[in-house]
Amino acid sequence: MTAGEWLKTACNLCYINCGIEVFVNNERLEKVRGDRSSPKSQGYLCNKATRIPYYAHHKDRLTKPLRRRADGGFDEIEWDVAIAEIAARLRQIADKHGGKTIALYGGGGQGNHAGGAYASGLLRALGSRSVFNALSQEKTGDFWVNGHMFGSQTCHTAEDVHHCDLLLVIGANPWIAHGFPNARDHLNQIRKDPARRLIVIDPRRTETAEMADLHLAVRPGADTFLLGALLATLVRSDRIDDAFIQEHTVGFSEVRQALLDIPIEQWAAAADISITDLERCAAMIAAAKAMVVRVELGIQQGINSTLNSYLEKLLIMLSGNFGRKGTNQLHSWLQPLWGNSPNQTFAPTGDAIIGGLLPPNIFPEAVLNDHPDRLRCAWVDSSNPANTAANTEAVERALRSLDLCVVVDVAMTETARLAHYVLPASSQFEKTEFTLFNFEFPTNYFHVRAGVLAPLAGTLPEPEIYTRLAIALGLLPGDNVLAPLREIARRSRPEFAAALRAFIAENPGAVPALVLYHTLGQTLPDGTAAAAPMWSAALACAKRSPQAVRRAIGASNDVADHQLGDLLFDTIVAARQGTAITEHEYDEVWSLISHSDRRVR
Ligand SMILES: Nc1nc2c(c(=O)[nH]1)N[C@H]1C(S)=C(S)[C@@H](COP(=O)(O)OP(=O)(O)OC[C@H]3O[C@@H](n4cnc5c(=O)[nH]c(N)nc54)[C@H](O)[C@@H]3O)O[C@H]1N2
Ligand SMILES: Nc1nc2c(c(=O)[nH]1)N[C@H]1C(S)=C(S)[C@@H](COP(=O)(O)OP(=O)(O)OC[C@H]3O[C@@H](n4cnc5c(=O)[nH]c(N)nc54)[C@H](O)[C@@H]3O)O[C@H]1N2
Ligand code: SF4
Ligand SMILES: [Mo]
Repeated sequence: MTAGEWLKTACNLCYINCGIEVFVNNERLEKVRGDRSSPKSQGYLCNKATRIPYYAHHKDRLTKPLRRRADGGFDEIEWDVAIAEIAARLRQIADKHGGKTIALYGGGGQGNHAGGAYASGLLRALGSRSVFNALSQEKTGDFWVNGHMFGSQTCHTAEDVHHCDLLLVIGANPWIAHGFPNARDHLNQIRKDPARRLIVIDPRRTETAEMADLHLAVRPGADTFLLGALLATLVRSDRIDDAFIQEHTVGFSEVRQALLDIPIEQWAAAADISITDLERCAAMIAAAKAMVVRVELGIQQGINSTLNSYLEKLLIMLSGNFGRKGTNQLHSWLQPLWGNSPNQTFAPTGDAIIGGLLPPNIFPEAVLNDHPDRLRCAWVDSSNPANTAANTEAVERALRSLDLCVVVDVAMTETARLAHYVLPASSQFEKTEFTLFNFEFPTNYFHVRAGVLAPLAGTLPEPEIYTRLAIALGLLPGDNVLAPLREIARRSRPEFAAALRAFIAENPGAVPALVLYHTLGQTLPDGTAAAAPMWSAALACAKRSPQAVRRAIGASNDVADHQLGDLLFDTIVAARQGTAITEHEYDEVWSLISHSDRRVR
């Protein structure tokens, strides 16, 4: 018997990933408490986290690779058999139909993004280019708008709820679902402070709406009319921030005319909102010194979602509530969670690729139509489309029609039941993990979690799964090649950077994430090898925002710019409670806009 100890990790029941401490005794996770040393969540915990032990030791955990039989049942097989068979079938599909007929579905759930780096790297090396996931189910409308307004689809708004005097919530229920750190604390503070206000736009009287100074029970799906009428009201009565618009935006005159054309009374009626309430809302916005807008599924995963994302941001910009304390901002990235892919389309269906992603809604068609490049293989990692994508019947039909479907998961899901192979992953608490949901400004955080339990017998962490697969596919060189690189990584980072560049140039087919894992990764503390791909991200982040990185990690002026990225990376992998990666000054927000004139379109 061991005495048991408190270890630091994070909660992964929602994408805030609060820092927690767990009490581990004899490989059992027994208790959970908030980690006061976490710079991001500072000990905060919501009620959901108390259930972590139940999920961590769940009875549905997978412990053996599975192969589906013709009768729909599954046989348990050994790892080496599973890897060899899957590799052969992947190779066959790539050779016969091309790698682009292989798609990744998933890549990380509510905070396990380490595996995604390896999965996408491996599939890319096979020629795969298509990625579907929950982000493209709910947020690509927003990404598309951001691409136009800010110049890149990776520009993404943050919310400084902490300092606002008006919080405007549209289609979200933060009391329950959070969505910003320490949500309940902030909502309580706003409620108790007579100088601060809360407006909620939601058809339902939610727990959050119950706390609001004004609840607009919009007709479901009619936010476009409400937001349009609200903007028109503000413009007509000249309650907009002309100085801000003049200094920071381009194209307002056209927008102004379009807004003036809106028939306010008809649109308010279409949204089921009285003119009195509309006027109250407009007055509260005009009176606010610092408004922050918080949106989520209610407008992002419904009708007119892209237009709503635009109108929401117009409201932010026209009222001048951007780039100041207590307003909306853009945030830095250690590693952007999605890409920038303006004007790209997916040939088999003709749909737009936004943020480098394809929407789950077209997944069935992408598999079932007769285009020569239709999808033949879906590699599902950390996702459960048979349960979470719309039109379950069509998704199931598509999954059943694939030449190959492999699911990597911790549990037997609805999707896994339809797969040809199911591979059991070690859980969040049994391996190194991190989240790329790092959406904070002015200070943004990153948290590398080391495993707090040994991997459940029979399971493997994703980097090990993808290593085995890469070896079987001939996509990872032998240790005779990797060992010298590893030695250089131990000796000197600048030398390693040069050696890695040379290696990649000579081996264009290699999977960079895996090479980093087996070289630099093996030199990292606490078994955090899986975080190695964040090294390149840290170098890029330090190059992009050197001053913000300096402030965040407290680097003195003696540290040269070219050393900053390595120092940031070492800080990240050394801190078990997470760490600040960038600390911006408010007026530096403009540097995060991608348009070269730093103005919002
Ligand atoms: N424990 C736990 N927490 C989670 C998650 C989890 O899996 N588990 N998931 C996380 C994720 S991925 C997400 S995306 C967030 C979701 O976070 P939220 O979006 O805040 O959560 P929902 O409860 O879906 O709230 C959406 C609100 O939109 C309202 N709504 C519905 N239709 C409309 C409409 O037409 N207009 C407007 N204005 N409102 C409408 C609904 O009544 C609902 O109150 O939660 C996160 N939090
Ligand atoms: N009916 C319905 N559908 C919805 C929503 C809803 O509220 N209701 N919400 C929508 C939203 S906002 C979202 S974000 C999506 C979410 O959609 P998905 O991401 O498809 O759903 P999850 O159930 O979160 O899937 C995460 C999977 O990862 C597995 N997993 C957990 N840890 C690990 C790990 O360490 N490694 C691996 N390989 N797997 C792991 C879990 O067992 C689970 O099967 O669903 C969308 N669809
Ligand atoms: S807010 Fe999210 S991450 Fe934090 S404890 Fe609750 S469920 Fe976990
Ligand atoms: Mo989501």
